[in-house]
Amino acid sequence: MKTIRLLPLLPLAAAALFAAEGKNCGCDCCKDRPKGTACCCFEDTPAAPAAAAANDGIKRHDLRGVVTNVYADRSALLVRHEEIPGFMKPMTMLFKVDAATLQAARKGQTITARMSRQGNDWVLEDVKVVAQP
Ligand SMILES: [Cu+2]
Repeated sequence: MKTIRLLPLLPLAAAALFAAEGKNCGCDCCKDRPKGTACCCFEDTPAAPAAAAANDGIKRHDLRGVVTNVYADRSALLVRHEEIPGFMKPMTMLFKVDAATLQAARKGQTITARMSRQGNDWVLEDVKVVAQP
């Protein structure tokens, strides 16, 4: 007979479990949401760097080319790039890159990247090595 008396408690236990998994928790960001929707505290946050890069007003172009020199002291790569249709004919030019890209860069690598003009510099971002020398 004891089991019968425990049964009414089960829905409460289940509700507590679901709350722990992220139902609308009543916190500040949840209070305007319909009851039963997931708690904002458990939502994935979007990838911030990519979103920022897309909204910073800088025009970027896809680039493919070969690293012809690495200038560690200038944080720059010399790259012989293919034509960028409607923007630039094939040429060799100097691009600023971040420290991690600089460290991984080797003469002769074929890369893809996003190129842009930032201040006085040409810059490569999202550099991916697609073929080693
Ligand atoms: Cu160019």
